[in-house]
Order: sequence, then C-alpha cells, then structure tokens
Amino acid sequence: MSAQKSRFYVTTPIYYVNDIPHIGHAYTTIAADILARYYRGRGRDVFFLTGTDEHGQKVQKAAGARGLSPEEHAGSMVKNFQNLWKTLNISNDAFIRTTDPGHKKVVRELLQKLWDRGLIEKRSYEGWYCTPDERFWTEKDLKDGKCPDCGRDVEKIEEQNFFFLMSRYQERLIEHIGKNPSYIQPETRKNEVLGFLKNQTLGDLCISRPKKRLSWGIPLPFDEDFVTYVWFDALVNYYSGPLYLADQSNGNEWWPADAHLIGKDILTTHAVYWSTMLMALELPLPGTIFAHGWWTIEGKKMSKSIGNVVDPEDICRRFGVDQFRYFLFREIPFGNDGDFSEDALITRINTELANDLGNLSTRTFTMINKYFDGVVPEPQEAEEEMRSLAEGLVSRTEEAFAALDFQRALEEIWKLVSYTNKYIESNAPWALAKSPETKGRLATVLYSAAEALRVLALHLSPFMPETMEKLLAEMGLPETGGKNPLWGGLPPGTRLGTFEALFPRIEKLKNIEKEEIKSKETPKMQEEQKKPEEKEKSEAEHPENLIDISEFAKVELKTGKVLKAGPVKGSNKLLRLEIDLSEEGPRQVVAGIGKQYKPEELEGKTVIIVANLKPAKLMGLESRGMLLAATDSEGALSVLTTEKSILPGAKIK
Ligand code: ME8
Repeated sequence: MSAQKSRFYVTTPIYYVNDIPHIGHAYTTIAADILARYYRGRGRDVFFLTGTDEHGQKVQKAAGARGLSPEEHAGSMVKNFQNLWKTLNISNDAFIRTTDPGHKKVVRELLQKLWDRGLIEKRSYEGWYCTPDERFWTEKDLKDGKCPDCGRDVEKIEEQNFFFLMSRYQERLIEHIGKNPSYIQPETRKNEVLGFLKNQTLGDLCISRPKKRLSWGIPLPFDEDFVTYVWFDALVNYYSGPLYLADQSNGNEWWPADAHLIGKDILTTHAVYWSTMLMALELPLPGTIFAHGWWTIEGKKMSKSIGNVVDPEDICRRFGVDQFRYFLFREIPFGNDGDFSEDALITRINTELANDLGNLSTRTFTMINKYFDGVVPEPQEAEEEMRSLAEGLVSRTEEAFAALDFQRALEEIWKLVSYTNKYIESNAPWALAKSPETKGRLATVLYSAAEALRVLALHLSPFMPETMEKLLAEMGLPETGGKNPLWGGLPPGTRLGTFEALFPRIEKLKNIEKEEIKSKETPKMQEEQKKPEEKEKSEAEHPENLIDISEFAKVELKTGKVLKAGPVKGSNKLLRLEIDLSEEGPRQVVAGIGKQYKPEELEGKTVIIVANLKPAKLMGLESRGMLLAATDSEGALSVLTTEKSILPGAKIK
C-alpha cells in the first residue's frame, strides 16, 4: 500500500447469509473499519465494502427447511449482519448482497468475457463433492476419504460442467507473488500459498453447477441450464460492488482494491482463484490479501452444540462496544490465532482502559476544573520530550497501519498514555498548586496532559470511535478541533465540558459462563473439540462411540414439575428453577435457557431432569440436577417434556 495514494479501497469477506454473525465475523469487519477510519482521517478518499454471500446450496437448503423461498430466507438473515454492523459502529460505505441485480449483471458480463476469450470450457467431470463447503475435490485431495477442509463426508458426482482454465496462470501467479512481497500477508500465509503453487500442478476450476441440482444461483450467460459456482459469484463482489454502489461523481475508479481482509480459512480461494480470475480478465490485482488468524473461545473451537458461540451484541451490551473493539486488536497480532475469554476482556478493560487511559483523563479533567475553573491554561513552556513522542506517533502508527499491524499501533499509542501518566506523577500538580510561585509550572503540566489526551483521542479514534468522539466533545473541541496531529492543537482558553468517566471498571463475574458450558458438555461435544489425531485414537478405542446399557443405567433421569422459575442476577442466559421431583422439598436447578424461554413459560411444565448429577455452582447458585433440552444445528433450543401427563419423580428408562 503506498502512502501517497489518495484513495483507499478495503473489503471484508462477504459472509454466508445462513450464519448468525459471531465474534469471527465481527473481527474482520472491525479490522476493515479501523483501516477505513484511519485512512479517512489521513485525508484519503475511502471506499469500504462489506456484504453477504447469498447464493448456493446451503442457502437453498436452509430456506427450504424454514418453508421459505431463498429470497425470503436471505432477506431475513441479512438483517442480522446489518444490525450488528450498526451496533459495532461499522462505517462501511456500501453493503453488497450477491442477489443484487447490479452484482448479477457484472458476474454474467465477466463470465461472458472469459467464455469469449476461450478461457472457459465445458467438460465431463467426475469428482468428490463436499456439500457443506460447496467444493469439488479430486481423489488425491481427500483425507481418509473425507473432505480435506472440513472432514465431513463427500459424495461422488459425475456431470458436465464448465471449467475456468485456471491452470494456465500458475507461473504468472508465482511470479506476481514473488515480485510483490506484500501481495499475500502475513509472510507465513504467503509461504503457504507459494509452497502449494510450487509443489503442485494447479488444476482448472469447475465454475458451474447444473441447474437441475442447484437452482439458487446466477445462470451462466452462455448456457442457462447452469448456474455459477458460488465462489466465482462471491469473489466478483469486490470488483462489482464499487461499480454500482460507489459514488462515481468524483471520478474515482475504485478497482483494484488496496486490501482484501479475510480469515485464514479462505486463503486459497482468494490467493489462487481470485488472483487467476483477475489475470484472465486482464484486470489489475489487489494490493494486499491479508489472512488473519482464528479465534477460539476459552481454548475451544466455537460450536453451536457447545453453545460457546460469542455473540458480539451480547458482549457489547455487557462490556461496551469500544471495549470489545479495543480488546480484539490489542490482544493478538493481526495474523495470529487468538483465544477469547471474558476474563481476558475484563482484565484489559480494567487495566489498560479504566486504569491507564481512564484515570489519565479523569485526573486531567479534575485538576483543570479544580485549579483553573475548567479552562485549559496557557502553558509557560513546551515540553519537548512529550511533544516529540506525541508528534512521532504520526509516522509510527503510519508504519504500523501500512503493515496492518493494529497491535503495534496500539502499543505505540500506549507509550504516550504511560509517559503522560508518569509525567503527572513526577510533576505532582497537586503539590505545584499549593504555591502561587509554581502556578506557571502547574499551567504547563496540566496543559501538556490535556494536549496529550487530545492527541491520544485522535490516534485512538479509529479503534474506539464513539468514546474518543465523546472525549473530544468533553474537551470542548468541535469535531474538526481534534484532528490536528501536531503538538499545540488544543487552544489554551478552551472551556472543558462536563466529564463522565470513559471506561467504567468491570467486576469479574465468577466463572459463570465457564461453569455453565462445562455443566452442559456432553461426550459428543467433548469429542468435537478433539484434534484430528486425538479423534482417530478415541474412535479406535470406542468404535462408533457406543456405550453399553450399564453405562446408560448410571444416569438417573426423572420427571419434574417446574414450580417456580425466575431470572438469575447478572446473567441473561441462566434461569433459576424450583422443581418438584417428589422428594422432601423442591430442588433448585439452574439452566442455561434464559435466552430461549421466559420464566413464566416454564412454570407448571413437566420437564426431564438428570437427577444424580453432582451439584454445581452457577453464578453462586447451587444447581442440583440438569434439565434436558434439545438444540438443533440452527441453534434453536427446546426443553424436553413428557408426551402424556405423569407425576413428578417418575423414572425414565
Ligand atoms: O467464507 N475467527 O463466509 P463465512 C476469526 N462467504 N475469523 C472468523 C472466524 C473465527 N473463528 N469465523 C469466521 C465465507 N471468521 C464466504 C466468503 S468472500 C468472497 C466469500 C471470519 O460466513 C473470517 O473473516 O464463512 C472468515 O474468513 C469469514 O468470517 C468466513 O465467513
């Protein structure tokens, strides 16, 4: 990315409309937002595109399962993404849906172009198809007869299809990557792609599906009996989006994109398919394809069945939007894998945000209010060391941003936070205030602290836009007043506004979520978390995962009548139930069903309880037994009840 360019075009993957957006989707989109905000702040003309991937078999299937047309299904699911982007303050300039007529038109034009140039051919094809991934594999690609990507079953399919002659571009792609060291980032991912390209022969890419098998897609312009392969359709969004969604009035031609941000899961489709498609179309290649790492949750893969999928809406409601945004980019270098836990989030909020930055602002405001009636004093001298640290941030963050190293940018910015806190400590303004002779020095110290705060707000605003805007407003600076990166941008005489602490401290909750997840874990869930090699071993020991009757007999299942149900303080997931099991008194059971059930819906119901489970503590409440509920792959949850009315305490065998 060259710093001289006046425009900047950044993209996120377009997310499958079937998914409910989670922390992973939020991560890539916030990264793109930080970049977009940063470059807008540097005066560049920015276009930031995100959107949804709406065609393909999975969407067709999911829509059918809901009794909806694919259009209706996609139309309702897309709102989950659009609403989340509003919550997270995502400043995208456009939102592309692959069902937009404008996009479909461009896909057909590009296909026609490739067809006219003889770069697409019809062939008979036999291959192994992974339906969930919507990808064909050759025999040798398969791992133990399963999809090498997701490990699921594949089916053998023979059919006529259209192929893009991708193999022709193998050498050119190797050369391009070699000549453009930042084309694929980070370095490890580049080496992965190069290794693959140098050691294997690139095949041609099947880019169609017969309509009789899949109707939910864009028809090929040269054979309407086929629709486009979902990846061909999806990748084109980066090119088609600005053509019909960007304001063309300033004469900006957006293609090529400066940065495609993606997760490491979709590196091949971008680095190989998309690059060669562009070469064949004689279009310029993007500046950078950056594949970031993968988030796990408390050491585990996110999974609907475990119920540990992190919902960003929930995190933002409980901890704050900017706190979440900050955490994601401070916690791990962009490019590395990371682990999310509420404990880690709370620690960063309390130490770096509430203590370091929050206290700096509170102290500065309080002292200017106290010693100068809330008016920024005139400094008597320039603090050269501080000035150079603050002004140096411009080039140091610029370098970090050019390398997409968000963590380094934050570390650089934090040097000024720490410096200023130490500066206040060592100059002790409270002592200077005691004597009229040191009033001048006091003015310098408090001016410098306030000015550092202004510079910090400026540099932090791409990461934490809402809070930094609030801070600048509290400093009495109009929107533009905070934009000057040079020292001295805060005019003495500025009257500070009312001040509210930026980042409230958060009390650590006592392992609620962890206990809740653990108490709900079934052997199947534990199995899902195993590494492939561990899985193989346990399958050998327990063929087909079967148990014998004596193992089942250990579990005591009983009917119970819900006498009372109510919320659990501090958790929107848990409900406290009093259940009659026909024992001496009712039992207290704490169940993680608060998102799906209102307490009053449960009262009077006969439910199924694991009666001989060791008691567990959830949010400080003892839970004696576990309520059974079914969860499907879409995340819907239903509490088990009995088919006919039956007394509480009845045994289930
Ligand atoms: O692949 N950690 O869409 P998708 C980090 N439609 N990032 C994660 C993540 C995790 N655990 N889980 C998901 C598709 N992501 C295609 C893309 S683009 C032309 C078509 C993020 O809904 C990450 O950015 O499966 C990943 O690449 C993307 O979500 C996959 O989103």
